[in-house]
Amino acid sequence: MPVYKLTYFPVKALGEPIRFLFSYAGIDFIDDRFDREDWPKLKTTMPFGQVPVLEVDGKKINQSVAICRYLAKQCGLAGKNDWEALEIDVAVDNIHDLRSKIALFHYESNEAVKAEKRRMVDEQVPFYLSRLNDQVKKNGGYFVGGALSWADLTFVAILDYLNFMMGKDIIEPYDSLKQLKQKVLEIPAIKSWVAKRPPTDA
Ligand SMILES: N[C@@H](CCC(=O)N[C@@H](CS)C(=O)NCC(=O)O)C(=O)O
Repeated sequence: MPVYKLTYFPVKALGEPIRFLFSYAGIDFIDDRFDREDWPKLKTTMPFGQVPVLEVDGKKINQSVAICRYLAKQCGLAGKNDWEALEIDVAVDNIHDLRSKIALFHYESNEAVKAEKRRMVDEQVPFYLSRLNDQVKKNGGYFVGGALSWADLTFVAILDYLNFMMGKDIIEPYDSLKQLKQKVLEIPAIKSWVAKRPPTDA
């Protein structure tokens, strides 16, 4: 078994789907969280100047979604066939599109522009979540194929970060997404990861 080291800021955000997948797969990993003041120096050592970065036996790999897909293939969460794999990829991309739209608002520093972006995001969030909720409802309580996949883990892992940026529980009106969250958090390996991970807001 290779030695895995995941380097990221001391938050959930883009690191958490990877941590969920390692936990679900029962693969040990070094959860390397650096202090923010060390970032400028560390940045120069990262392949594309960003994190998360996974080190596999010393080889550094970036791009969180690609890393999740790689781990999902190893633990049977990447779909039963190419079509399901495509649907899972699409669900994950939709989740990350939603995240980028929320981030555009959250990280805006000009207050007047931010107020305008808030109005936009308040329309975009229900647009995405109503569709994601319908998808889960139609697919037996999961995003794809009536079975757990890495799309489900990605959504639940990243939800705290989305809620943090929006300042509220964004899935409150969506029953199927709430049930999905509960189901994922009840998976024993995920439950024990969540119980032992360092508590963080985002
Ligand atoms: N597409 C990349 C995005 C990575 C990314 O945006 N990383 C941010 C943190 S969430 C980062 O490293 N920011 C610090 C910087 O760019 O200096 C992924 O999914 O891994």
